[in-house]
Amino acid sequence: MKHKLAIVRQLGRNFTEGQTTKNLGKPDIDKALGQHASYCGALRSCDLEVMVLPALAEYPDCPFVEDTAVITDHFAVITNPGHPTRQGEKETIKSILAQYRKLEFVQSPGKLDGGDVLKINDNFYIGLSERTNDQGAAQLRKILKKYALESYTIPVSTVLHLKTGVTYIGNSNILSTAEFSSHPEFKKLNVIEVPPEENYTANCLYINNYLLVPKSFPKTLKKLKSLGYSTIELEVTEFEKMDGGLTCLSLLLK
Ligand code: CIR
Repeated sequence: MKHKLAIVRQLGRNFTEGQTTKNLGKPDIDKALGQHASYCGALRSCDLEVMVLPALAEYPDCPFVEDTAVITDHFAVITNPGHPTRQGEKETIKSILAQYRKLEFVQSPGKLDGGDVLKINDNFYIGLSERTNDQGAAQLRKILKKYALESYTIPVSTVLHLKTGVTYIGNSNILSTAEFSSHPEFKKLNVIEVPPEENYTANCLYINNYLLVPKSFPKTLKKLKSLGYSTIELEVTEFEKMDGGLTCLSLLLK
């Protein structure tokens, strides 16, 4: 079944004040706005309707909507984002997702960012990271189990979120950095390890048989093209500066 809707959130002029572990300089706001518009355009060209929510003045990291929810075909889990400056963001997504899905919740002391949840068909891999704690992962696992969905936890140490370092790109293929490529949970999949200098490309977005990839990572692009992927290259440098990537900028619904 194809995805039909992408929910994204516009960035505000305060975007540069968000959290980051990167040392790549401050984003250029106008460039970031342009890159966000191109991202929305790419989603539309993948046959998605794009709902653009307004920026939130009190939450500079608000365009990274992926962290506020985990969406499945039948329900959505509103997360409890792990960074104190981002916790209120969950309140802003509830009423929107309630129009499409039954809601479940991760609650304090549980902490969980959507960026730590990698969905591969009916299996969910949950990263234990700076943002997602044991209680948050345990709460999500309990919810998933109620719906007969399998889940596993994976420790995350070198990147912000699990999906910063590994994403599913369909056809039993995952794109991964060295940190996750030999993880036993991924043995049953085809692992495509990105070269260390192209680690940022481990976060690609596979949607409706297209693959959105960050621009300027030639080795990974060549590999993906040789595997037959219909790639769409997007410049996301200003989001990379704020520790974000292609998956972080949308919530996708079938
Ligand atoms: C943060 O530190 O929370 C944001 N600056 C970046 C969040 C990126 N989100 C994601 O990978 N899912």
